[in-house]
Amino acid sequence: MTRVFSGVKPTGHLTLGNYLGAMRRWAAVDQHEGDALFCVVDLHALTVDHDPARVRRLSRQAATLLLASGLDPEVCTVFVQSHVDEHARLSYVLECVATDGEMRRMIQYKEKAARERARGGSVRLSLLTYPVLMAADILAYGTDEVPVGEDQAQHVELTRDLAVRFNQRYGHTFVVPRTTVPKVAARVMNLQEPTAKMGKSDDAGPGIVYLLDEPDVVRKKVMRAVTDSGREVVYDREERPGVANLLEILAACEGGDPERLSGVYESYGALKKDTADAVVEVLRPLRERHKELCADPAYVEGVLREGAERAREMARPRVDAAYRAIGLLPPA
Ligand code: AQP
Repeated sequence: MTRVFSGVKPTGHLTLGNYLGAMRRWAAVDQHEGDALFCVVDLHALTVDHDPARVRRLSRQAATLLLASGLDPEVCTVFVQSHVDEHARLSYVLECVATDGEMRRMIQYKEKAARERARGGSVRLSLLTYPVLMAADILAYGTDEVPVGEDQAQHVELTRDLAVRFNQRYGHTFVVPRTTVPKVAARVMNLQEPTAKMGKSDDAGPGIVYLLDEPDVVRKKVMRAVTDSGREVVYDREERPGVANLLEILAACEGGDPERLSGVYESYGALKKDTADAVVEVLRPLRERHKELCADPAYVEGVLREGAERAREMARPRVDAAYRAIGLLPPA
């Protein structure tokens, strides 16, 4: 059976990008196709300047939203990364096969380090080594498939390289995973700045649709999306990024094709209105289920406790094997 692993970082409120690029498919397809694990990767949220109470709050919220999106704990494993020590244990060992140069080439590192410096802060070492911890998240479980949005594809490539290198040097230990990226909405862009990704840790603004935004807020944000000075609705990501983004969002919500949809609209206004309606409808069941789950925190806690137990059992043998393979003396 295919082993699937993916996760969300509690660095901000989850966005439409997280949902269309990843979460929706996890619930609709991935959890049913394989033996799947989905994780709130909270250790990753400590790589940038953070408020401890906010990270805890966002971790609980992210876990609740994963369940609200349709992940079924009877079908898959939902847990919090820091509840399973094996991730951090394996990360150190993988740091011993990764290189400093590889880490510095990661696009997310470059972008986030530049942002931290621009804000007058310093860059945490963990921001540099974060892709190794992500590799550990994936490799600990013998993962075959990692369904992610486009922005994470480079990190999964690195994970593959580390797995191959470790296996060659120390003996076959890890499965070499592959990435799966959705055909549409693999990179949902900021509605006000359509050449930049819609990111949950960006400064909040009208360009970001959060999953828990009220419907009228969602509508306003979509209706105010930046398009361009043209009038024709054409799908061109390079020349018309704003319109292309709306077409992709609409296509992802309705299950259509952005190119074909561009032929249906004669004005930006109509495209925006239909996109706003489609987003509100796609988020409606998730918001309703989220409300129900918030009324039952003990249920969510129970799911996370059991999830962590299952995850620990799955990860431990492979992490122990990696420790032995790399030369560490097993405890007596
Ligand atoms: N804008 C996006 N479009 C499509 N997919 C996206 N994902 C994130 N943003 C978009 C996908 O959502 C999953 C969970 O993301 P993450 O928590 O690992 O965070 P991230 O990839 O670093 O991006 P974020 O959400 O913008 O967080 P910050 O601001 O902290 O970097 C992943 O599969 C991701 O590809």
